[in-house]
Amino acid sequence: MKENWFVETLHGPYGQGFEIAETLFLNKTEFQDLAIFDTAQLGRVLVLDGAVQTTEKDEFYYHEMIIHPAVLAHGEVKRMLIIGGGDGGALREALKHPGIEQVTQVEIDPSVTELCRKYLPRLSDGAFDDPRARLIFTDGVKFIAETEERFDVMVVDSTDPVGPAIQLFEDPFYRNCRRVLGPRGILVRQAGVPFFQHDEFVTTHKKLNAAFKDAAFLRVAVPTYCAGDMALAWASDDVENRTRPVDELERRYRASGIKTKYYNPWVHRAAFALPNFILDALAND
Ligand code: AG3
Repeated sequence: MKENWFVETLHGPYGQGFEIAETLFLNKTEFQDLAIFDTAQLGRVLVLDGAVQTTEKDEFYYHEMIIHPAVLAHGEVKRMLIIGGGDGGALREALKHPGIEQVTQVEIDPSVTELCRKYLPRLSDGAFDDPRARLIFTDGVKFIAETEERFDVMVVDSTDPVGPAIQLFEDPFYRNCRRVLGPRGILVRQAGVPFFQHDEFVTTHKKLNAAFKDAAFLRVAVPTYCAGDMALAWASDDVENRTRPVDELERRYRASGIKTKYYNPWVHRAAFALPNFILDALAND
């Protein structure tokens, strides 16, 4: 073993590693183990329960793709809900859209937000202080079961289904997502890396298919979510949200005036294409 290396434990006997230049924080919060490292190649890195959550170097791949396809495909998003996302990266991308009036963020662990504001301020880039941001620190499962509010798009930017996030991958939660979204709404959720998390991927599809008329996936190859593509699950009762033509997306993207480093309308359309072994797994389910 190399000295002063972090090795990810998310995928059991296989793990990505990197050299730690400096440990900025390493402790248990009320909910999970939390570490923030500085590294030579990735910049600062947030780790929860041994799994890399985000790095300064490649966070834009994921945060842009978990937000912009849904917002632009919907086209009239005013009220948005983010469950998890305590680092503020998804919130930052959502607030780029001038038409969005309010983004409610429901994060279970206030320490994540507090420590990311301190050690990873570039992630949120001021988003927490935007008057359109509404931060609530509570369990997302409970929030969504009780709320009477309605949202146009909701995003689940959670950890994997181990630890505090388990209930965010279950049927009752998805039924409540459908309830708060209404017929035109869109749900996007982090659904793991199918190469190593095949069962999670298939199960997510099955559950979303039961709760919504249309369930699909976007693929994005985030370098530090090893290995291969990450799946972002997409669910809506309105199929047209997913099949929006690229010229319409192009028009909306330009009109929004947003600047992106990963997202563009062609990437958006292409991200829905799935390889055959994945289509077969979903069809045989
Ligand atoms: N978002 C999800 C990290 C998932 C890592 N999982 C994995 N590699 N299978 C974390 C927070 C980013 N805002």
